[in-house]
Parts: sequence; C-alpha cells; structure tokens
Amino acid sequence: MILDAGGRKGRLMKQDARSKKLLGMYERMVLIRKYEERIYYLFLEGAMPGSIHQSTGQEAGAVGICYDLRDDDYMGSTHRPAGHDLAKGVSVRGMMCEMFAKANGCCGGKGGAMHTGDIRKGVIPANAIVAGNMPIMVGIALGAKIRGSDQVAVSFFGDGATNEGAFHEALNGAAIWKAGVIFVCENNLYGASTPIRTTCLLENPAADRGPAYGIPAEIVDGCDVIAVNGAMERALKRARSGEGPTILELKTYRSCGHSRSDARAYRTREEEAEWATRDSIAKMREVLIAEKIAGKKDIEEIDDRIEREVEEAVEFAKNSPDPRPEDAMRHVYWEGGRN
Ligand SMILES: Cc1ncc(C[n+]2csc(CCOP(=O)(O)OP(=O)(O)O)c2C)c(N)n1
Ligand SMILES: [Mg+2]
Repeated sequence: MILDAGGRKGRLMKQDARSKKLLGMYERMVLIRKYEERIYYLFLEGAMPGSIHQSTGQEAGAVGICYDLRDDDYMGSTHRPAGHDLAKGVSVRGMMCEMFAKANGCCGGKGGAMHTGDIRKGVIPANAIVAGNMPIMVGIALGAKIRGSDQVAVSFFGDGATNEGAFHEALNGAAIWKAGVIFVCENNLYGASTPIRTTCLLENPAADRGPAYGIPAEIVDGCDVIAVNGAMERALKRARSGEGPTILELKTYRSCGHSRSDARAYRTREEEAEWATRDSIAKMREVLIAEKIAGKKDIEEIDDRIEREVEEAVEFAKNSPDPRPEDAMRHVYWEGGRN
C-alpha cells in the first residue's frame, strides 16, 4: 500500500524521505492557506468576534521554519500567529474554537486571534506587541541552556519589529549568552501600511544588523519552502549544539491586507501581481509534479481533504460550548500541574 505524508492511503509515487518531507510541507502550507481563507469569510459574515491579521502568502516561511522542530522546542509569534501555530502543530480545531471564543479553543477561548498558542506544542500564546516575543524567547532559550537541554526557541517577528528596542536587547542578550534561539524576520516590506524602506536605510533590516551583535545571519527567499527549510536546518544545528543564535531574514509578501479593514492603498496592484507570481504553494505544486512525487489528481485530493478538515473544524467550533463564567479568573497564575 502507498501512503501519503500523514500515513494515509494514497497514490504517492515516491516514498523516500525527501519526497515525504516535501509533501508534508506542501500539506501544511495548504492547511494554513485554507484555514485563513475560511476565517476571512467567517469574519465577513460576522460569525466571529474581534479582528484578524492574516498571513496569506507567507506560508512557506512558517512551514519551512517549523517543520523540523520538535513539540518540546519553543516558538513565539506576534499579531499574525495563525500560520506559525498551525505549522508548529496546534490543532485546527483548537485554533478554530479560539477564533469563535469557545471553551475548546487552544487558549480556552480567552485569547482570540492575536494570542493563539498551545504549550503542549511548544507554542507560547502569541504576544501582539511588536518585537514583544523576542526577549521572551531569548529567556526561554537561556532557560533550556541552563537546564542542559538542547531545546531551541524560535522567535518570529516582522520587518517593523527591527526598529524596536526589544529587537536590539534580544539580539545582544542572545549573543552574549549563546542562547539557542533562532530569530526569524518575515520581511514582507511593510509594517502595517508603512514601507520598511522609509523607516530603515538598510537593505536587510534584520540580517544586516546581525554582525553588529556577533550573530550570523542568512537572507532567504521566503516564498520557497525548500530554501527556508534548508536555512533552518543550518540554524537549528547551531542552536542545538550550543553554538548560539542565528538570524534568518525571509523575503516575503503578505498578499492579504494588514488586518480586516485594510484596502491596501499604500501599495500598487502591480506590486501585488508581481509577488503573486512567486506564490509558494503554486511553486510547490510544480516541484511535486516535476519530481514525480505526486500527480495533479493526488494534489487535488490532498487539497480537498484539507478543505474538509477545515470545514469540520468550523462545525466543531460552532457546536462547542462557551467558556464558563466561573472560569474567568482561571489561567492567570499557574495552578499546579497542567492548567
Ligand atoms: C510595540 C507596538 N507598537 C505598535 C503596534 C501596532 N502594530 C500592530 S502590527 C504593526 C505593524 C508591524 O509590522 P511588522 O513587524 O513588519 O509585521 P507585519 O504586520 O508586517 O507582519 C503595528 C505597528 C504594536 N502592536 N506594538
Ligand atoms: Mg512587515
């Protein structure tokens, strides 16, 4: 019997480790895309409270970085966490319930879109303060080092974070302590509506600053999941072996608006169209077909299966209970054991 990356019956043509990995990464990228597309319409329908910040177009970064991490490695994100969380293994149901503010949400329905996470998967509930997770992830990596563990910590942040004081403190601290932290800058050219070129004169706002703190940096095509994963392999090796932090600057683009109400007046439709030609999922489909890992029909089946998984999560969330009023004051302090 031939199995796909998730061990399900299928017509996967190749079974070697590389083929399985490429297929697995493709599936995760599709999951993020379909999840976010579905969320977008649920918001438009008014089915969910709060607001959304989506990462459509940036899936290759999330997946290429998180694919080889273990559940006990840590990851921190900011105001756009859904792709990172799904890539690191937070369940679709848990994410969806959180969006509906339901008790079965990954944060018990108390976090909402900007604070999703699941400590069982090493995902620190997201910190919506720009650059806010960076010093936290350094501390977590330092903690692992002190315990003699090879666990690593990944900090995702945007280009806009690189002018924050916390960015500089975090880099310096990680460097002097040789903390096993991987700083991942998703440079999507804009901090909300502000072009990064108007707030930083450096071509590579994260990577160019690495050497000033004694941290090696790599600049990566953030639309190419294979390239991202390759750079991550090198950074992961350094971090696990106690050699210290690495900066990875991913050149990417968010094809959606900054948040729900963004008409994207600060950028041209030509620029958007140009980046659309580099779409990571379309590119990966071509690789899978060219390397005879999967055929067009296999890919359609995978896409359909993931769409059903997302739809099932929507139904599950809609039918889930609301958080109980008596639990309002819980989950503030550690309550012993698992909260
Ligand atoms: C310290 C702080 N300042 C301002 C904001 C408001 N804010 C939310 S997102 C954002 C833009 C961040 O841009 P970037 O870091 O490039 O991330 P991107 O939105 O592009 O993913 C800003 C300024 C905030 N959340 N935190
Ligand atoms: Mg940005």
